[in-house]
Amino acid sequence: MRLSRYFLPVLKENPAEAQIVSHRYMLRAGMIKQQAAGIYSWLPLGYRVLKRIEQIVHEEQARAGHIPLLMPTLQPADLWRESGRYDDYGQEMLRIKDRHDRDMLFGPTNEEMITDIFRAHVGSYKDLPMTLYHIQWKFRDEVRPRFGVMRGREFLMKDGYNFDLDKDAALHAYNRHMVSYLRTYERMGLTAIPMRAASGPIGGDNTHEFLVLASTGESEVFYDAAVTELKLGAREVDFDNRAEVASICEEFTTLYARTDETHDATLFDQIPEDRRKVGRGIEVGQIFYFGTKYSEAMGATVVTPEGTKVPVEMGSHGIGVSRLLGAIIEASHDDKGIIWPEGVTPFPVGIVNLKQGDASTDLACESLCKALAAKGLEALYDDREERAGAKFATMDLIGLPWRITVGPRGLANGVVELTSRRTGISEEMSAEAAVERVAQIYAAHR
Ligand code: 5CA
Repeated sequence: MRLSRYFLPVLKENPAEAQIVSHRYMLRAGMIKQQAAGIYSWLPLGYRVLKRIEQIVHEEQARAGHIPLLMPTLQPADLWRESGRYDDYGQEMLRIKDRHDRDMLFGPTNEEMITDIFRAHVGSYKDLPMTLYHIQWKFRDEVRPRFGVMRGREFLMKDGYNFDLDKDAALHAYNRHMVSYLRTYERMGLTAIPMRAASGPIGGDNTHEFLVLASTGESEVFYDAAVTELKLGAREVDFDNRAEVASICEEFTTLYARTDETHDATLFDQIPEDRRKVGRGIEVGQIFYFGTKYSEAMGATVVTPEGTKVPVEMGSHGIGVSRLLGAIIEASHDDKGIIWPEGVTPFPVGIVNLKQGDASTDLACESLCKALAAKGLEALYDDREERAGAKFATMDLIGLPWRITVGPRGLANGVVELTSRRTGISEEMSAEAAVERVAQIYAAHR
């Protein structure tokens, strides 16, 4: 992509309304534009990252055996009257009337709708286990939308729902979600810690939130420092193996890690003092087991192998897809801008042409783009008639992890410069070697 033909409305000044670094950088890097309180347009650069995050979520859901579908944003109120939540949900629910005066709402979550789909089409234990999910826009009329995409009113969520015959199977689905979420967040360059949490309007008493540590997080968290060292890494997990999945969950939830809602000072004080940490965290996901709360209220039953009808066991599991952009930036930036982890970067590599209009430098940049494209890597090529300093500042702000700088002096010696955004370290090498190096780095991430 040539920057001269792209749409990247970078801001020079710090926007006054942005109180935290991720919001500031998302506005300055031309990723989002606010359209109303807590409602954003996703400009091309932000949209690319959003799509990358969705892609990772889909890939990891597929690995766990979960099935994607798509439910609408607008829902009939009647479904929510069946569960009793139409009145319970309160002012956070955006209520709408259609032309026939029918009560509708913009979905804040989809437990009722998925239960309706299930009861219409599934009736036997033979169809279980089944987990369905979608990635869809939600609306919650938050009193205080703030921090950009972090607490929006309209936001993108992955929400998944498991249907199982009995409690053990449903708890396995809960554990499966926990493990697949760990991997999802790790691929995004994040350490997200599962913490015992409170369930709120979703219901049930078995629930964990996933928190990314950040000083600007909205939740107060209490944890054993050792929990931040845990990694799933490249482990191959057999998601059908209940014992294996349960033992990974145990590994990640045994050390103390709780939000303020479930904090227990007596337990906390038993951690060795040098490992006792109080901090703040951003909630990037939450999983719930709630059993038959919705299936009983809405008559979603299955026939057991013995021939009796029982309400299906359920849970729901969410990832804050749009919030993740903010969380990743909070976790990965410096005073010059964003530093994207390779897994989610909008472009894998940027190319800076130091002498635009110089025939051989232009040609070298163009062949670099082609060589990278041949490896499946789309470069963002800064081909503007700008000073080098301005080009570097833009690249640093938008945070592509790798930059290749091309100038006539280097080309005379047969080299370009490859720079890591994270370390700032530059190395000279041939253009071919730079392409090879970048391709190798991304092979580990895609
Ligand atoms: N139905 C369940 C699970 S699918 C549910 O709605 N869970 S939730 O309320 O915890 O939301 C899931 C995730 O969405 C949260 O962990 C958070 O990361 C994200 N989220 C919730 N509210 C907002 C908001 N106002 N703005 C941005 N992201 C949000």
